[in-house]
Order: sequence, then structure tokens, then C-alpha cells
Amino acid sequence: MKSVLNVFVAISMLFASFDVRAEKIGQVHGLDINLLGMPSRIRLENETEVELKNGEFLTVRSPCEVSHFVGGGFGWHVDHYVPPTVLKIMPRTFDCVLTQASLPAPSRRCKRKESDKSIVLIQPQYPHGGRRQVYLPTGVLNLGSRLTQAGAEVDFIDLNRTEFRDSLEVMKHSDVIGITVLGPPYIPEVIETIWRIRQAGLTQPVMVGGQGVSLLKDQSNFGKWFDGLGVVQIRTAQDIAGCCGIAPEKIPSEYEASIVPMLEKMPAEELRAYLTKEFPLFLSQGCAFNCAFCAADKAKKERYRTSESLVEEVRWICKYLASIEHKYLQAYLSNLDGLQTPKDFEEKLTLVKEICEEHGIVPHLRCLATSRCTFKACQKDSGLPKRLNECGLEVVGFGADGADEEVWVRQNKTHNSMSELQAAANAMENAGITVEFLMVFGFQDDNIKTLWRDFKFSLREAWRGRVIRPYLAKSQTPAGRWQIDDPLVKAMVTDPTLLSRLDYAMIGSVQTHPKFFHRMTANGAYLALIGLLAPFGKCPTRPLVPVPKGFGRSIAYLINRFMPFDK
Ligand code: B12
Ligand code: SF4
Repeated sequence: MKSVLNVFVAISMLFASFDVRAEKIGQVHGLDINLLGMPSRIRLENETEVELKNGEFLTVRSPCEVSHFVGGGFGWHVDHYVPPTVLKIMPRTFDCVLTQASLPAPSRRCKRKESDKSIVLIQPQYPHGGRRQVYLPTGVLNLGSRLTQAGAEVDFIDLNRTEFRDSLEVMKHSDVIGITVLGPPYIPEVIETIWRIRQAGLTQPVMVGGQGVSLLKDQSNFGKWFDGLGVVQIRTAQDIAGCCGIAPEKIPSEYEASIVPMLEKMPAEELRAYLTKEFPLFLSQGCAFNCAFCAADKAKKERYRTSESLVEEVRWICKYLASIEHKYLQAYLSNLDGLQTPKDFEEKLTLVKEICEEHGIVPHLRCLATSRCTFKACQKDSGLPKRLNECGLEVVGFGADGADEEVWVRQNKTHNSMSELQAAANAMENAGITVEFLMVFGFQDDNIKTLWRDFKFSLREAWRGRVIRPYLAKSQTPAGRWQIDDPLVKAMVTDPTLLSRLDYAMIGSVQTHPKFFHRMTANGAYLALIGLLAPFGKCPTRPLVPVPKGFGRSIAYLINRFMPFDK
């Protein structure tokens, strides 16, 4: 009888925010009324308000109201709340008296200010063809969690999911607006977004951060591109602190933060959209090598995030996936070279696997790696690939990038060797891991001979069962090789809309491949590879086309609109 009452109470509590008046309740078991990270707010008779975070409990002995936080970063909201399907009844007993008189739910559009600073972080729309790419923006969510931990009230808007005009209200109520730039192709889109924000009459400071702007070789470019928009370029945690008016020591580093505080604020349908397909899982940052064309956080020792932050994040995600009966966790690991620090890599993947197992979830993981470090790691420990595969590692992408020793020397990629590339690929395949070769080719100084060698290599490797990811090299890129005297660089500094042409999936244009014959041959090889391999499922890359200013604009726009996203 008692257990029936408990279940009744549990259900009443979960539905409590739906205008249901609950009866006076006697003794009940403690309930995880916060399951799935939807915090609950209890308002007691004496007007005291208590907020419960995931997994926290409260003994209530007087009448109270219960409301749930449903997210989107917009505040307390009741209407759209979908009760979680999993209900946990904890084995502890509490005295609990609950009455429900329905809190006046503050709307998403009119949030309550609970901390000194309110910040809204924005993921811009996908930059090509007016499309919307819904892909968990781990970087900006990681930042959001850091700021939340520092005491700010952080909202998040993904312009791939929310219309610009619908997000203005939230922006209006924020002290600072932050926009993320993943890479150079996003810069024109971000400039346009900020311009629209200013057009709408919003005057708050806008901070622009993310790897697309924080690692610029020539810092003066930022000022030129964002001139007159009232923005602050963010490169360091100090810059963030300064712009948000938060003491720097209050902001934890990205390595200590989990994205859980931001996930907790998301509405159910947003969580589902992001987490039931592949999402980026932050494990480490940094690569010890220094390839000339690469714009990543390179030439520095790889650094891993803390196990605590990883466990918190993965556990929350697994719990969520289990609750919606989704059986897989599909992640793209952030490592620039997964096998650079093999001990840490295995340790983190083991944690991921263990947590997944606890929740009946199967991990499907992919990462990038260098053949050098993979070869070395496998030589030292031949059982490593098998163990990684058992942890869920299913795909490894090696940067073959030209697959040509002459090109490797020019690109300072001499850690690659043909024999090690093959040995590393074989070691992975023998352990059941799919091998992908990333083929960045068509650099400015490539010639017909090197292009032909790249082409032959790709076909041969695809024939052997490997997946080829061709990309068209962009010899100048703002955070990589960026020679200020180069006319291409000068043109892009003057006209930032050209930066969208730096997308690796885009065919070469006059702005990236100025020599006619070189452009034709490089584009020809790129398109031919995709055309030959894609029908056999051996090439996931799809070409984007540059959008010209005049005639042809609509056609190019349309082509890009229908191109599958590059992941
Ligand atoms: C996952 C991923 C993706 C995902 C998208 C991820 C997403 N939306 O967040 C996908 C697969 C879609 C993707 C696409 C691309 N990517 Co990518 N991607 C990555 C990867 C592997 C992990 C990113 C990550 O989660 N990092 C971990 C988080 C914690 O770090 P973070 O993102 O840098 O965020 C921190 C800071 O930058 C900062 N920050 C971030 N945003 C903001 C915003 C504000 C306001 C502030 C203040 C601070 C701030 O705070 C965060 C920490 O708290 C990185 C490699 C890497 N190791 O970072 C490459 C990387 C970021 N990608 C890169 C590039 C170039 C691209 C493409 C442009 C490639 C292309 N096709 O040309 C495309 C994007 C265009 C397109 N067509 O989609 C480059 C960027 C280089 C550069 N400096 O410009 C990287 C470094 C890869 C590389 N080897 O060069 N990518
Ligand atoms: S291309 Fe790969 S190996 Fe080279 S510096 Fe960049 S991340 Fe490191």
C-alpha cells in the first residue's frame, strides 16, 4: 500500500508543474524530482525559494509550490515541460508535504535576473547556402558552463534552430552577447549576424571568440573585419573575464568544465536533436606537430581535460539517452592526434565505456590521429588498438595530406612516412577499426605530378577498403600560413566575405587558387575523386562551390544548399 502511495506521490510531483493541485501528502520516499537535469524550484509558504539541482533532495514539511526549469536558457517555464520517462525512487524516507498552486511561470522571453551578469552565447547559422546544421556546439557550451560556474546567468541560442527574430528578446535582456567562430568560413556569417543585432537596436558589447578568431596570425585583421560593430575579440580567459566583468580567478578552465550546466537548460527537443546523433566530445586540445597549412592549436603538448568533468558530462548524456531509450552514444573526439598521449587516451575511453555500460548504451567513437604517433604507440603496445576498439573506437582518420613525401616536406609534415602510414592503418584495421585517410591536397605549390600521385594514392587506398576524405587545400588561412604580402591575403583582409572560400570542402576559386591551370587541375582531381568514390560509399566529402558576387550567385547558393554537411 505504501509503495502504491509513493508512486502516486512521485507522479504527482512530476506533474506538479502542470497546474495540478496535489493533496497533502504524508511520508514519502525521497524523489529524484530533478532527473534529466531539469532543476526544480520549490517555493515555501514563507516565500523562501529553494532550487534543486540534479540529484538533490529536499525535506519539505510545509505547503510549497513546485516548478520546473525547462530551458533553452530562457528561464522558468512550464508549458513545454515533458515529464521524464524515468522515475527514480530513492531508498531514503522524507516527510514531505506538497501542495501545488502553480507558480506564475516566468516566460522564456522574460527571464529573471538571478546573478550580476547575464550573458547570451550564440552559435551562428551554418555559413553556406542558407542551411542549418544542427550539431552540438561543444566549444560554446563548454564556455557557457564555465561562465555559469563563475556566477553568470548564461543563455544559449543556436541560430540553426531558432530564428534570428525570435532570439532578439533574449539578447535584449542580456548584458553581454557572445558569438562563436569555429573557423574562417564562419567569419562572414558572424559579421552579418552582428550587423543584424546592431540593426535591431541592441547596443550591448558583443564578444567574438572561438578558434576561428582566437588564433589569428595577424591580430590587426580582426579590427578590419569587424570594424564599426562594437565587438571585442576574445583570445584568452582574461579577455572573457574583462568583457563579462567577472574576476578571472572565478572562471574555471575549459579542461575542468563539463557542459552539463548548459545541457540542463535545454528543452527536451533540443537535447534530442543534438544528442541522438554524432556530437563532439571534448577530450583534449593541442598537437605537438606544426604542419604549415594547419590552423589548429598546434606546436604544443596535448592536454587532457579532467576525468571528473568528463565523467560528469558522459554520465549525464548516458542517463539522458537511456531515458529516451536511445541505445547509442555517437561522438567525434576532439583530439587533434588521438594517439599522441596513448595512456591518457585509453584511460578516458575506458571511462566513457564504463559509464556507457552502466546505462546500457553502446559507444560509437571516431577520432583523428597521426600515423607517427599511432605507429609508435602500436609498436610499444600491440594490444592497444584492440582495447581501444573494445572501448568503442570505431573510426580513425589519418592525415595523409598529399600522401607525397615532396608535399610533406613543403608543408612541414615530415612526421609522416609512407611506411608508417601503412603500418598504422594496418594495425587499426586488424583491430576492427575503420581507417580513413584525410587528403588535403592542391596546395599552391602542388604541380600536376604531385596531384596525380595524390589521385593514384586515393584510388588505391579506397580499393583496399579505406575511406578517403579529400579536401581542397587552402594555402593561406588566417590562423595557419598567412603571408601578409600575398595578394590573396590582402584581398581577404579587405573583403571578409571571401573568407567563406577557405572552407576545405569548397572547390578552388581565383581567391584561393589564382593560377588558372593549377585551379583547373586541382579542382578536376578533387571533383573526380569524389565522383569516383562517393557512389561506392568510400568518400563522405561533398564539394561546396564559391558564391560569386554577380551572375551565378543564385545557382551557387542553390548547389551549396543541397550539399550534405561535412563532418
Ligand atoms: C568538432 C569539430 C567540428 C564540428 C563542429 C563542432 C562545433 N560546432 O562545435 C564539425 C565537424 C561540424 C566541424 C566543422 C569544421 N571545422 Co572543426 N573542429 C572540431 C574539433 C575536432 C573539436 C572542436 C571542439 O569541440 N573543441 C573543444 C572545445 C572545448 O574547444 P573550442 O571549440 O575551441 O572552444 C573553446 C574556445 O575556443 C572558447 N570559445 C569557443 N567559442 C567561443 C565563443 C566566445 C564568445 C568566446 C568568448 C569563447 C569561445 O571557449 C571554449 C572553451 O571554453 C576541432 C579540433 C579541436 N581540437 O578543437 C576542429 C576545428 C575547430 N575545426 C576546424 C575547422 C577549420 C573546421 C571547418 C571550417 C573545416 C572546413 N570544412 O573548412 C568546418 C566548419 C565549416 C563547416 N563547413 O561546417 C579547425 C579550426 C582552425 C582554425 N583556427 O580556424 C579545427 C581546430 C580543426 C583543425 N585541425 O584545424 N568541426
Ligand atoms: S595537421 Fe594534424 S598533425 Fe599537423 S599540426 Fe595540425 S593537428 Fe597536428
